[in-house]
Amino acid sequence: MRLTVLAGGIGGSTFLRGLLTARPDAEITVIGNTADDITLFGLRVCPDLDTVMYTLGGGISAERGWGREDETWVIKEELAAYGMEPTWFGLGDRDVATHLVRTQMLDAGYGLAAVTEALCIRWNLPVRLLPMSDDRVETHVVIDDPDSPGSRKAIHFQEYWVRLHAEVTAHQIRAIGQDKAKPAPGVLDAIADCDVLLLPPSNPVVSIGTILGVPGIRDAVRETSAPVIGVSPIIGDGPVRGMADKVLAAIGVESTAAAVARHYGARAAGGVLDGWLIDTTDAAQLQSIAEAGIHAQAVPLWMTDETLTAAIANAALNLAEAVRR
Ligand code: FO1
Repeated sequence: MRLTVLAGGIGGSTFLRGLLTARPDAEITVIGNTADDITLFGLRVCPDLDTVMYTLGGGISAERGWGREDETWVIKEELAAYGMEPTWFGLGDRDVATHLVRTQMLDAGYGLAAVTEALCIRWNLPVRLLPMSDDRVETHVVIDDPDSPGSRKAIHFQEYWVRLHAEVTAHQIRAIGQDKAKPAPGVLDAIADCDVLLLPPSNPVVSIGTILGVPGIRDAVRETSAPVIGVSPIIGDGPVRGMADKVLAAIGVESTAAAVARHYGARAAGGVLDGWLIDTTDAAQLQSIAEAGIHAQAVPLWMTDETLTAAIANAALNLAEAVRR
């Protein structure tokens, strides 16, 4: 079975772990969001790709959900001692090695897809990990400028999330460079030639939204013969994790499972979804999702452990079979 998954960072990686438990023999391709990427101290950092790589390769920090287990922070401390900014983004010593290899390969002229493939060899990944694009795309968030009352400014997504903890109003989300970006090698084929395309409970705006926004990807998703099944990142009126509610508000979408389903839209009506899993606590929304033309089902969606997450992955694949019929 060939499965293709569009994924952000922590939510996507957790879902992938469950998927691997549910279907250990599946051929899985992951198309990762790269719009969270940032260049710091001359190093290209790709948080979502690395979160997938470390999680599935067994190197992730279990406590943080990002970066490396058994991490040390000497480089961060030394940079701070030199007064180097930013100090709010933590690059651990082990993690820095990844960014050094990536940056050196990019500087030598390799594309991000080739670099990611090379990095993944070390981790013996049980999936093929592709960036959404080899081109630079960066999410910026428009906020009120605290230094200039009445004006607004755009900051990098990482500053909004890591420094400001998404506690200031996001007025607008911009994916800089997206309009000129091309899907990375292998991405369109992975969408066209799979048996099921899955949208895990990743952020629908700054993770899956940016992947779908790369010219060519949304059309490929709309045209694939595979069923497209999504898992709601919203349970009740809040995100499973992260700041999805804040960035959904910035694009005028309510934080409910049904509103996110309508935002993605039914493939039959110009959108990208055939099926949508919501949490049992949101079962009252099933009717309105069905009215939008999307096959919906309510199952427990908290990815509390690997067994429960595997059950979610199984439910998504069963829904795919029901939709296919
Ligand atoms: N998240 C934080 O909350 N604080 C950090 O200092 C931080 C550093 C960091 C370094 C490398 C990396 O791959 C991820 C890192 N993250 C950090 C996670 C990341 O900012 C976000 O969670 C994702 O971009 C959102 O998917």
